[in-house]
Amino acid sequence: MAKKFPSSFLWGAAISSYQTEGGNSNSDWAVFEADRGLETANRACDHYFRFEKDFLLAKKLDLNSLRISIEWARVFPSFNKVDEREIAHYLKVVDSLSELGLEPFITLHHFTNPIWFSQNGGWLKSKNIDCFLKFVSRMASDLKSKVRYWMIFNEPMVYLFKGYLEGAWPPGEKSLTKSLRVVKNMLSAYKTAYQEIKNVYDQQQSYVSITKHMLYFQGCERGHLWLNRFSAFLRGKLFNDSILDYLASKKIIDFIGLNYYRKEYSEFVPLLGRECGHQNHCQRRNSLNWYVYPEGLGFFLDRLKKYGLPIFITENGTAENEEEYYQPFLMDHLKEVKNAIDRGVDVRGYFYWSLLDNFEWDKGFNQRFGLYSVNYDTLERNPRQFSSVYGKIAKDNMLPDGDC
Ligand code: IFM
Repeated sequence: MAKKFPSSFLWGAAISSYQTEGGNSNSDWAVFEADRGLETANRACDHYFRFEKDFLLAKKLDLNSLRISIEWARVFPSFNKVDEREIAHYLKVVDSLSELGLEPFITLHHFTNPIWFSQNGGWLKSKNIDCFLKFVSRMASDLKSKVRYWMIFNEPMVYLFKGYLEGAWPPGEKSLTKSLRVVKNMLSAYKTAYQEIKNVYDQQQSYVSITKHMLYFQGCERGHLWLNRFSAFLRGKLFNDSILDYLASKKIIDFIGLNYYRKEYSEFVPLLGRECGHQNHCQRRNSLNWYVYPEGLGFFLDRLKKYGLPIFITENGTAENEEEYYQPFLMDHLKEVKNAIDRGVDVRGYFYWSLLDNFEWDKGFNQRFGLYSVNYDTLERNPRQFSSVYGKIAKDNMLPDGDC
């Protein structure tokens, strides 16, 4: 087997606007943090003002791509007002990526909405879809000559589960009927947004998708084993497969964006199941208590082959309390990627989550995913040890000897 990754392989890292930029006070997350007394994102990593230097950090690691998101609430601070200065800002951001030879991957919705949108009923109301489409259309028109890869929604199932079933994220709902309405509206928004980007690009190349978070569900090893396995199967069908199956059947997806982090043990409770309360002490967990399971990445890459679409791993990473765990996590997952490519899976790129430590939603700033650590008092960035290992892999376009 070839030692090298394919010559056009994209080595990247991912960030999102709300988690890094700071000052996103027009977003519904800012209101939710205040209402719930959660840690607030505030200035986050101050990336809004430091983006050029942050992109240089990616370049220093010999990366050739970066995944970022655009904050809808900045561009549309109110229902019918575009802030041209923010558009100019994002054009500068994307130019800065291109000048450094970093292929921009742009996410348009990464969990946050403008406050006015949420106050008008958000994704629960089909009449609100047009507001999102205006944003999509404007960004696609303005970035058409600079961007090829678009992700309309980041992890729609996570957004739905956290915001409308579990109620731990905005808008804090716990309702199955509302969730169903939201899925319907988001899918309909996706369909029209996909078409809109295609229209705007006309003959020009565009690749449009979502990023899909996949969880490796396994039956809990306590209690009713067969029922637990059944619940793991059902949750996998619903959480992992349903949306991609739908988009692929309608032929409105140009690549698969896979976000993979972990395994979850599932126990049966009617109707579907839930995360198993019992802890498996033989398997390593990271600082978020997530089971580390690199084999799951290989498993999903094989399964995604059936769509016949190029695959980008748009997120994979870990948060740790001990530095020593980052490097094995990275290496074990990259081995899975290389082995999948050798088995004929069309993987075109890998984006480590994240370039910088950042704001981990309801968990605040304590969970540290970054290739670069961030000191939140001084805002100083420092490379974690494993970042140079990742940089060498990106530069050589291969894993170190003995790691294949
Ligand atoms: O930080 C998040 C990101 O916003 C979406 N994917 C998972 C990451 C880690 O939890």
